[in-house]
Amino acid sequence: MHAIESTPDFVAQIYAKMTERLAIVRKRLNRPLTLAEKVLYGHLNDPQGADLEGAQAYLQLRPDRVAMQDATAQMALLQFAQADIPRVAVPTTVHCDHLIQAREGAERDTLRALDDNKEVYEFLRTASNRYGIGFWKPGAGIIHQVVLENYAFPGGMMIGTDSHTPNAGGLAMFASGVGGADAVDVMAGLPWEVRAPKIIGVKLTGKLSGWAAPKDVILVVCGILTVKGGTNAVIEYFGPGASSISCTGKGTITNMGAELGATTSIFPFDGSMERYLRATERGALADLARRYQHLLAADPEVELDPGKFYARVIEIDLSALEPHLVGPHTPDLARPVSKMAAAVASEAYPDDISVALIGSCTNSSYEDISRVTDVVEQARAHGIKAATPFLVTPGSEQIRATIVRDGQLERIGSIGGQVLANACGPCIGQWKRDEIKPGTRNTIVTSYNRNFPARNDGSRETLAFMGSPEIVAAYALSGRLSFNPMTDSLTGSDGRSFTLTAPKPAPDLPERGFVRDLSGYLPPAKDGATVRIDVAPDSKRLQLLQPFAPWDGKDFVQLPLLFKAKGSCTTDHISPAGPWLRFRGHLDNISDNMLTGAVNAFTGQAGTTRNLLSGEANVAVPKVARDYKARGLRWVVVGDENYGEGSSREHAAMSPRLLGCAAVVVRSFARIHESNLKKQGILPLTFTDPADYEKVRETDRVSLLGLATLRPGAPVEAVLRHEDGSEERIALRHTLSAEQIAWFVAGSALNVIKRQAR
Ligand code: MIC
Ligand code: SF4
Repeated sequence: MHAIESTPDFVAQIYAKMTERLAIVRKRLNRPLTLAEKVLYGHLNDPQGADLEGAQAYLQLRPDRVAMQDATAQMALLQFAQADIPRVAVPTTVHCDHLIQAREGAERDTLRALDDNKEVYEFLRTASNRYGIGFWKPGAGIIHQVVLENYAFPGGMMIGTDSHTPNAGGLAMFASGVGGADAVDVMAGLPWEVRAPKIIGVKLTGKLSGWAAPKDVILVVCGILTVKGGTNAVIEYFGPGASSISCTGKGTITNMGAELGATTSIFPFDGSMERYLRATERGALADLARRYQHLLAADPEVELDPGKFYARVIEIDLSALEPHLVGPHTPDLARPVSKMAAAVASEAYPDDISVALIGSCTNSSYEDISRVTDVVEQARAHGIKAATPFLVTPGSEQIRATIVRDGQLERIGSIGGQVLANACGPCIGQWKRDEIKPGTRNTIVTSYNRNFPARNDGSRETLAFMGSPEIVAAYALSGRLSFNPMTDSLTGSDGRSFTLTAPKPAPDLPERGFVRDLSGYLPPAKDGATVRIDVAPDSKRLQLLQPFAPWDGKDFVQLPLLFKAKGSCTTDHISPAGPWLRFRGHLDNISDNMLTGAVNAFTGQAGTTRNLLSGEANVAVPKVARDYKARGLRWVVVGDENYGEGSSREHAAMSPRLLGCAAVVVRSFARIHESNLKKQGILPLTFTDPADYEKVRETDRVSLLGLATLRPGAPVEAVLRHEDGSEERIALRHTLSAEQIAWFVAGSALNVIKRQAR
């Protein structure tokens, strides 16, 4: 049986194995390698046979770890349970962080969550116990922070059922967000399959100073690459500036690579990581990483001539970086803070900030909070408090206890800061706001990573802007979005005006060490075979899964168009979170949220569509889907660019599958969502000519032909039959491999695993 921890023995074995595999790959490629390639190829299932340079190659990889959070682990474990495998094949952990609602502060909110979610936590705890998974209780921290503090290690490969898993790239790990079905593969001992990514290099020079923070690096990269610029790419940071950024600061940057749709982001191993490993009591791993340094950075030739080895090179001079805010509604609308006043005027954003929020899995490090405290101290010196409610989410119990001991939290509290549970809370719509009437147009400023419409409080009228924690703290003091923290003045309690000075560089690690607290951790039983997992048959929150039916071998002929989405359609639009998080373990119940946030291309309204059979207009999408299903019909969804951007939640694929979706046809897909669709047996198709999107009419019937000869690389023929009887033929593309086509045929990937396990 393997240990759950990344022990020195475990890591040493991984480095030895990587060395072997890379020797084979180097012989084959005979060229210098980037860091991302070293970790990828160092984890190949078959280094000799793998297709390394094919245009549409898939890599079969052997990740070292799996991490899951409570909102996605339910579905992952329900699927794992179906596969009937006694114990997970690699070290795996579950983290209870998404289901705690922020309402009255840490303690009460956590207690309420324990009560509200008892059934779900019990399921996760007993399933973890049975299958040999480490379990982190509610309140222990947010998955990515806990993983960074305990499990991440340089050169390792991890998959996690959460899109911000790449946070561990701050510790030189290749960590990727996946849907639960991918996690099931790896837990079942099968390889993880991923499109061979291209590698984008980001060269950092100079050094951060003044207000500029690691967050600004990624906000600027988001502005440059946009939300789809990272699809099927790894973002590899390098250059002399990289080592000047703290390990946790690097984590902020790699965490938010998810906003670019990147497969992962990664920094080379350096002194900041070594110090972080030692400070988190993993000195032996730091020693090992030093020994294997050559595995943990790009070959020197790469840095000398980056243009030759990266698909694209972006250069950022940290010394010249200005603090930024991004938003509203998308993370790639980036502006330097000096331009906010003009944006408020031209875009009519509400200038009053209703709430400022810091922390989350992205930005709650010791350094972040210490820089915030510097800003807070300036306010205290002038006798003022935050002008808005100011909420603080520590990323873990370790960080919370440390900033309590060192006094930062008390000082933040003294200007009005309120501490929330060590959990996701308002970042994922688990936020009960009392200070504003629901649905009022308002501005919030956060140090989070995601700002899609309706994300934080369920209201599309809330405009969320994101920046570094120190910048958000400055906005909390002024209460106005048009404020420029670098030049505008605030008024002290004595009536005199003052300007803030940039926070001083802060220590990335506490001088007295972290307050280690492992009381939130529960190891699994040594032998879980007799552990019972209970799912009550009448439960509203959990439901055992029924296998999806295999494909009947026939073409899809004249399927009704259920919905055509316009513009950005993220997984938050397809399967909204907030109140729906309650039903993440109950596929039938959660499916009532399907596409309810998506904008209908014909009506401009969110969440409703026409029932082509009854003729009724503006009906809730899930209702129409259920009606089609009851009539024995499959149906099709059409979408725009980067469809399924954002989260890893596979409910955005499973709900459509349950309610009868046969295919999703779009201009382009986000990586995780496309692979979630494949896993669940839905055909993800793209328009060969993106302009064909316009040809799809509201009352169309869609046929997909020649499916019996579906094969990798070959187009699929579609016929749009319009209401007037006319037809248009269009060509669609897909990226299914032979193996993935077998998932479609079997009805789902899980059906294939089950067959293999037998
Ligand atoms: C998110 O940030 O969107 C989430 C909530 O963490 C999701 C996971 C989920 O929907 O459960 C993610 O990023 O994958
Ligand atoms: Fe939680 Fe938000 Fe981080 Fe997702 S992005 S893991 S919801 S804190």
